[in-house]
Amino acid sequence: MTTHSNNKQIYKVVFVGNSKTGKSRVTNELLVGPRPDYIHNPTLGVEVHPFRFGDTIYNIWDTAGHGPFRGLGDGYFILADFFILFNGPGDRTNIEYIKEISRIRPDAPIYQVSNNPTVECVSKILNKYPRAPVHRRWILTH
Ligand SMILES: Nc1nc2c(ncn2[C@@H]2O[C@H](COP(=O)(O)OP(=O)(O)O)[C@@H](O)[C@H]2O)c(=O)[nH]1
Ligand SMILES: [Mg+2]
Repeated sequence: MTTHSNNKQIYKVVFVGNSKTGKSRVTNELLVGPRPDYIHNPTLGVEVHPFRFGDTIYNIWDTAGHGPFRGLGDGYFILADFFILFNGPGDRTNIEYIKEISRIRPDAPIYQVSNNPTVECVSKILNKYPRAPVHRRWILTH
């Protein structure tokens, strides 16, 4: 977490999970609202989008889920405040993501969401952080 000169709090949240689990669609919906014509395009490496929620800014690091496109992979996890792990089938298991996160940010909370969650589900998690307890926690939503 960093505090901006105008007292805004800034958090780094990393979206992780296999390809097509909704990471970029949710990011897009948070920023511009629902797009019924949304078409999945594999993310290359990472896209970072600041998302403002009241006085707080969440820098969303929307990472690539598909192996060949993962770019710097766990390098994107450095200094993350928390993670949202999107469940879903693909080339990696959740435990692989969790092990990787644990190596880089052993104390950061990991919130687990379903495959293709609703934007409401994800914004609820953003909205609760950091008021939620700081220890690693698991939230399985559907
Ligand atoms: N789960 C899944 N979603 C698909 C598929 N084809 C298109 N989609 C759509 O792609 C969206 C997920 O794309 P996106 O958010 O870009 O995936 P991610 O960023 O790789 O996690 C879903 O909301 C689906 O509507 C598919 O074969 N499986
Ligand atoms: Mg993506």
